[in-house]
Amino acid sequence: MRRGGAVLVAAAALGCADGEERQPERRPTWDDLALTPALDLDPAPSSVLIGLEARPTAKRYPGTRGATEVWSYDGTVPGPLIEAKVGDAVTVRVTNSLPEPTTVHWHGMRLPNAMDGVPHIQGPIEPGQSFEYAFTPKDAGLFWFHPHLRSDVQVEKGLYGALVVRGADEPTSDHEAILVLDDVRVNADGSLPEYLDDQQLMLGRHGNTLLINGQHRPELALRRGSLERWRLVNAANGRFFNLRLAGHSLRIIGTDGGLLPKPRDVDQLLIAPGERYDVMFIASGEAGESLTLWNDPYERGHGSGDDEPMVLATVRLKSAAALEGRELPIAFPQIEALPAGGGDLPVELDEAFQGGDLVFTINGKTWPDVPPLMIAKGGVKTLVVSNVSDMDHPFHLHGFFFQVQGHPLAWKDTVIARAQSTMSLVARYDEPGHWMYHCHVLEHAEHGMMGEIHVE
Ligand SMILES: [Cu+2]
Repeated sequence: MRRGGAVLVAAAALGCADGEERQPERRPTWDDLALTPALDLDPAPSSVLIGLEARPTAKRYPGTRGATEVWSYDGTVPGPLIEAKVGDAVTVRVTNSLPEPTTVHWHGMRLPNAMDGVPHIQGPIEPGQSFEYAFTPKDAGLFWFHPHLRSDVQVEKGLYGALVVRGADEPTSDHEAILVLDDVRVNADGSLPEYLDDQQLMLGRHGNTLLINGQHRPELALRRGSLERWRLVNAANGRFFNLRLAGHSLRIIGTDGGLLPKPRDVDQLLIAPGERYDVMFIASGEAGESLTLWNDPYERGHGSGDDEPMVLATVRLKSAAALEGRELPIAFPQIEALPAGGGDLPVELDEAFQGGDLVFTINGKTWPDVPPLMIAKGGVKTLVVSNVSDMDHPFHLHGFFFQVQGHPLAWKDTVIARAQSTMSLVARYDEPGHWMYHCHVLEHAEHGMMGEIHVE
């Protein structure tokens, strides 16, 4: 017991999955949330050389009787934080020490097709084998990496990590945090259930334990008046996070593909699986006050909006004197607006029963039978994504950023295709190859909702 009264409160809040008595659990802090920096093995300033091993690891989740066998990169969930600058030569040697094949997809990176981590392009990394990924980041932003093979299982087991690329002109802040959101469905004995019921397949796997950087319900101390920059990625299989920090608006300064020309304020921050948001706020309130960071329900179909709000974390305001005079940024450099039109390609998302099984379809077919979309290299094209199903699907495109027509200018690689709606996504297809697009609810992707764009 390290922190007196606070520990008892934390233990009561965590609860016990099986009603047994056990040692009270201390609430995680910023120190516990710190991501392990990936070791750069190359001393040259503009090259980054990382070794990553995918391997089984034991991890203890709260409220369980025993340890959980997770799959990790280098023993931690999330994996090590990879940091690079725009223009660096990045090399990541991935060794597979798992009992099954894997790959690593660099979500959001604009890179050569052979480095995209898709098994039918590179070939799976078999157990005991290695693969060397090499690419040069073109864009500043928060990216993430995870397997693209049995991703519904491998990501759920813990294989994901953050990759941050720094640009020349980063906004200043008093404190920056990279926060990887996840949830895990863990049994009382610590095991992870192998099989999904239909409800878990329908909405994607939802966990019973919310995680920030692998930690459950942290208590995060902030200096009052502090200018905070929080960079968030949703690494969950199926859960949409809908965040609200009591007493605060959040200024969205960036999305998947970097900073926004016109930041905007929100009271709720909705983050679908795969999406990233870069937000800033000034911590305000009374000295010693505790503010709840809520995960509110959101109706994404099938009654999901009736869930109870969940506590994601507590923000505690330190009693030290407040910092003075901080201001939120109001603008960043303009980004190119891609022209509308130039050839529309239809992508219809739906769900169906085929032979008694629930499947998720694109243009009436399931992967790998979805006919590829053909685009000439360099073309600016519009994907017209029609979601005719009764639930939202987070649509993810590999290799390119797009702009959503009719929305404020932003670079995105993952966007919520709302139930019974159509949207137009414009991108410049300037890198040849076979690029995947799919729903980022991983159960949906693995049950059919994936397709391919051939750029040549
Ligand atoms: Cu989906």
